[in-house]
Amino acid sequence: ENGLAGWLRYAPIPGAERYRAQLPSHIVALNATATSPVYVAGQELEKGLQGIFGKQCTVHHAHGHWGAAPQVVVGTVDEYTKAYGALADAPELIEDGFWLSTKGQTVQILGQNERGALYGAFEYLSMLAQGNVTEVAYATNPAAPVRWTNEWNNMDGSIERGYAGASIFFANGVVVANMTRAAEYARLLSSIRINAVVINNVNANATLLSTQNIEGIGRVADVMRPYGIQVGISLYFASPTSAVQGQQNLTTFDPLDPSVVTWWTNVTEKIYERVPDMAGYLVKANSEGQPGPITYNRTLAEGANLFAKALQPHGGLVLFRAFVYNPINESVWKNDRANAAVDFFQPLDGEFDDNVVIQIKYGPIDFQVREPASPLFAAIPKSNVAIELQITPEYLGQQCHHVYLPPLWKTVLDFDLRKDNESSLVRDIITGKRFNKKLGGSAGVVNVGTNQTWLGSHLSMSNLYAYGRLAWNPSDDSTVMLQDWTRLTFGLNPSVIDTMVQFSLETWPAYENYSGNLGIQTLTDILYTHFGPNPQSQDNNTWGQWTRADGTQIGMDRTIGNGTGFSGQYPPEIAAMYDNLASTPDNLLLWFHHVNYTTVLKNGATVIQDFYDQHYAGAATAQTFVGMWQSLQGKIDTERFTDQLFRQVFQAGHSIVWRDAIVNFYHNLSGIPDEAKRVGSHPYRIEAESMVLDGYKTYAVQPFEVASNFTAIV
Ligand code: BDP
Repeated sequence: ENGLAGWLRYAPIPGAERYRAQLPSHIVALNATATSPVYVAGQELEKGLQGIFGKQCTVHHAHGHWGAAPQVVVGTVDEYTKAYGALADAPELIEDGFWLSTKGQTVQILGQNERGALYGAFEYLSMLAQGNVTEVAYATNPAAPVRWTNEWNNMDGSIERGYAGASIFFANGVVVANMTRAAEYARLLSSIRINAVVINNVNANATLLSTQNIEGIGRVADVMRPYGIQVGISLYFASPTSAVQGQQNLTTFDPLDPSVVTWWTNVTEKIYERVPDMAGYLVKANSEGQPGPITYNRTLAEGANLFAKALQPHGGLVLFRAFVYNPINESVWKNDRANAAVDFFQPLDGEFDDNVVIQIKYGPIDFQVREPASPLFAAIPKSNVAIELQITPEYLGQQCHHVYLPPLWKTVLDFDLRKDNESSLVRDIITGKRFNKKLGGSAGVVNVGTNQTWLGSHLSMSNLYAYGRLAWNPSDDSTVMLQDWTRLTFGLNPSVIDTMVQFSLETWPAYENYSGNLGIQTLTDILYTHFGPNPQSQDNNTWGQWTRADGTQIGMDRTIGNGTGFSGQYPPEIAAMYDNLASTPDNLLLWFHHVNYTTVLKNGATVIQDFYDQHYAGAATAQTFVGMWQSLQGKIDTERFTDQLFRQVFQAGHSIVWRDAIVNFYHNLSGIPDEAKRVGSHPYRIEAESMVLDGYKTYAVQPFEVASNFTAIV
């Protein structure tokens, strides 16, 4: 149990023999081409029935009569109708949707397209692997067509903000030769109904477009295609002026220059020649040092449309990121980077081509432990939009802490922005329902690596699993998704499931409490690592993620009157709520307001006392995770048990480091004592690195964030 199989283990279920007779003996996969998703669905069903029940099935690729034995038929609705005649209860299916019926002697798994049929096969197997052999008959359709992952893989094989080793796609500047992991990843993603993967970093490199690498992208696409997964790529906006093998070298990348238009048209044609079903381009422009259209005084829409026009004849999409800001010129947005996205994009609403989707991070800053929903979701009703979520926990403990993320994502997906004083849930905006858009959806930054756990820890896979489920149905329930994932990953023992649910649901609140509560943001090192406490780094940096803390006050005044005006970017009802201290929820108080440490919260505590209390409470909760995890000993396999235990022990210790660093910092700054007399009351505590030990010497640790004060002893 090294984690490689993820939630697709097909482990035997208790009492499997009992069900064998009622299960299919024949699998009819209505496509004989080995690279087709329906063929793959047949193989998957064979493997699953064998693994879960020890049942050997015969796989056929044509309609036939196999006696009275139960069978399962998988294929598109069209192929099924040709072979068997019209379906009695013809389901309403849209692209990628499927019909699953386990009633009678024939299990029907029928997709609107081949991809849908494969999704249906995974759904059936997921039921069986969870011990569910009841009769069902239903159709299901995706809430949105864009269900993508982003993989921030660099061409040298490293991964930006990846915590699971090297890239499965690239090494030494080129696409790797061995596609085994890429294919396995496609299988996992297909089972959660992801339909496209952007394989390289948003901070992209022009050399991706070399003739050799286009061939490499083609090889990735070839192994992912049988799973219904399309490949997309991130572009470096200034590629035309970079030296790229096989491509012309221009002196400009101005999006309105005809030579640049031709350059992108040609490159796009070359890519589609090799990858006829390429999903499209992801573009980060004019942000964090990346070049873009503004470099030539062109608008972001002109930049996005450059690619949209090149892709349009091929059916590709441009996912254009709204994460546009300039870290060294904060004064443009009144010293508040949160203002940047709406300021940039709202005036351009209506100017983006039809195949452009604006990809918006869930909050206005950057994947923090708590953020209000980005106001941009309500500000560009004429544009297609997708939400960008982060599965790789960049600011949330980097796989050394476990944080189950769906409850955090749901604070945004379920948020009602009240555009035009009408219900405007973010989940209805991204699915296109609210503003009548055909395009929209989700992009998840996953960053899997070659580590066998995929993400760096076993439990983090619950976040990837849930991401796929939410991309399909943003109303899916955090607890139900976790229960399903747990059964598939660790088996059917009810006490394992209950413990996992209790533990996982407590992780995000605990992390928020010991890192940064009341909406102050994750008080992590902001300059480099984004790991570990470093409240000092939060102010007067060039990144504009500030807390504005001084001796008497804390929090960012984002109100309309005296503040940065950010609250005014929301539709009126929401703007009024956040603009007013009294109606701002405590958990976002310091996001929107600059207040005295002695300001009294709705819960009756002062800001500083609540800060102390919650940091202690959060760290105390993290201690209980160790015991909860230990209670699983013997109920799950030793390999994964031991691996995760190590992480929980680390998290328990590091949560105390977090707690003390934060409470001491604000205690020193404010001079306000802790009513419970905990803070600053450890006169005998000595930092490990201050101690002297005979026969040992200190040395500086690399990377520095893994040791207190960068120091260890040898
Ligand atoms: C930040 C990451 C940085 C990314 C950037 C982005 O720290 O590595 O390049 O977001 O999303 O969160 O472009």
